[in-house]
Amino acid sequence: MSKRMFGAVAALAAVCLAVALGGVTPALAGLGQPTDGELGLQVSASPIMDEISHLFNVINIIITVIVLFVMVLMVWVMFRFSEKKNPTPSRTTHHTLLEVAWTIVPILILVGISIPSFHLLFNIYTFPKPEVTIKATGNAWFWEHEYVDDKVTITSNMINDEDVLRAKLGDDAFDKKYGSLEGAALHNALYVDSLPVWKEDKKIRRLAVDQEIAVPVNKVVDVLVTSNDVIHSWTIPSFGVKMQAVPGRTSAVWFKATKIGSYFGQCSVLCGKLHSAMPIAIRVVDQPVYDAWMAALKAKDKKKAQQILNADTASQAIIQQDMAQAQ
Ligand SMILES: [Cu+2]
Repeated sequence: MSKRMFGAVAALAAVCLAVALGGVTPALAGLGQPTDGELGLQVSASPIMDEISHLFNVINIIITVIVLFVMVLMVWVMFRFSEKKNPTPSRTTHHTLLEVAWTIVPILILVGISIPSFHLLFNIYTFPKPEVTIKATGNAWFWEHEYVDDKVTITSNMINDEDVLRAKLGDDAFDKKYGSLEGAALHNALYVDSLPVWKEDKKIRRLAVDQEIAVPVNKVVDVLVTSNDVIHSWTIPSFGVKMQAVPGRTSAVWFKATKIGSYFGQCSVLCGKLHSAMPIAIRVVDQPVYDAWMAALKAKDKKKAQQILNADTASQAIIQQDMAQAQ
């Protein structure tokens, strides 16, 4: 029996060690985008996400201390009170002080965790006065963003392998090269051939969209989230924002982006066949760039609006090294 338990603890210790060693050189999560082999949360770009990251780190430390404490205790008990070392076991069944302690201490830990946790929830649900209001509507399978005050609606579709290859080769050359293929063979050919093009275009595969949306930096943005069909979820990890998009209901979230850049999120509720093909791409730009972009949209010139964003190098997506290598 003790042998079997020793085996179990050894296995547990090995797993913990593997996780710990794996964490020695963690790939750092990116700003506004995921990173291959990433551990932890994406880099924060809003006051709420700062708080979420902080709470996440604090709770991780508490968890680690508890796990180590229990493991050391178990190993000690197995050696110290094994059949060999302790042939006549004590017949103690109660110990009032110990029982009170192992009830009170976990309660104190939970209360300790709940204080910053409720503080964070309170801050998330305290809406400052919005400076921009966007209505985000989930559709199977794309997002629509309506700038409510400016009466402008932007539809964003994911760019896929075929799109980048068509743009590069032209329709005729594309059809000539891939017209005879179908099914998995076509998908494979498009995937392999498009990888260098993604890198060349400095676009992030599966996250890039044809028409990005923009918000001004350091301004409070309210997002009203709803859906036209099934339940989706509007999520931007670096802003600490995730809200279910429920048909027939409008839910609100807010964020204040504090760093200029490109931010990506994905629909985060399994919504159907092309769930993985509805990314959200947001540019956080300086107010003048935002104003110019909005003016172009109001003039119904979506092409010019996207060109304004493409020309804004300050907010251009940083294609991370390991991600670029993987492609
Ligand atoms: Cu969805």
